[in-house]
Amino acid sequence: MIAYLIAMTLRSILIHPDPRLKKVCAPVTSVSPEIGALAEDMLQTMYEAPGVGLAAPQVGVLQRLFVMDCVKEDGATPKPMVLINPEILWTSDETNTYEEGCLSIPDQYADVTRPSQVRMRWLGLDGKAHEDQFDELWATCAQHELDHLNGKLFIDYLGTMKRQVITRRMEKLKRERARG
Ligand code: K1U
Ligand code: ZN
Repeated sequence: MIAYLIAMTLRSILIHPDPRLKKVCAPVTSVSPEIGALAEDMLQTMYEAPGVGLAAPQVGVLQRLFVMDCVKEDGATPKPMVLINPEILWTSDETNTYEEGCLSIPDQYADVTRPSQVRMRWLGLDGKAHEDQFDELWATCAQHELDHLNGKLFIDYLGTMKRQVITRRMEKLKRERARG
C-alpha cells in the first residue's frame, strides 16, 4: 500500500495574556501563495484543536484574516471558509447570547451578547470580493474572529473581576506549561 502525505503544518496557538493578541492587525496587501499556505495551516490547526474558528494573530501572524467552519454535526459535509480583510457591512438589532470559548483561553467559557446576524464582505483565496450574511453560530464566530483582528478577546466583554480571574488562571497555565 502506498501512503500519501499531505503537506500541512500545525501552528502553535498563543495563549492569553500575550501582547500579540492585543494588537490591531494590518490588512493583507496581496493574496499570495504564502497567504494560501497560512490559511491551509490555520484550518488544519483549527480542526485539530478542535475549534470552529481561528484568527491569524492567534498563531502569531498580525494580519487581517481568519478561518471558520461552524458545521458541527457528525458526518455533515465540512464548510471551511477563509476570510481575508473582512468588514462588517450590517448587523441586526436583534441580539443573541452565546456561551463563548476561545482557543487562546482554553477551558474558560462565558456568555457574550452580540448581534444575531451580520453581513460581511471579504477577499477569498481567489483574490475576489465575497459578501454573505451569517446567523446563529456562524454570526457569533465571525464577530469573535473579527474582534481578534482588532486585538479584542471575548473576556473584554466581561466585568473586571471575571476578566482578572480568567487572566490569572491563564498565567498559571502558562507557568505550568513552561515548567513542562
Ligand atoms: O477564535 C477562537 O478562539 C476559536 C473559538 C471560536 C468561537 C467559539 C465559540 C463561540 C464563538 C467563537 C472556538 O472555536 S472555541 C471551541 C469551540 O467552540 C468548539 C469546539 C469544538 C466543537 C464546537 C465548538
Ligand atoms: Zn478566540
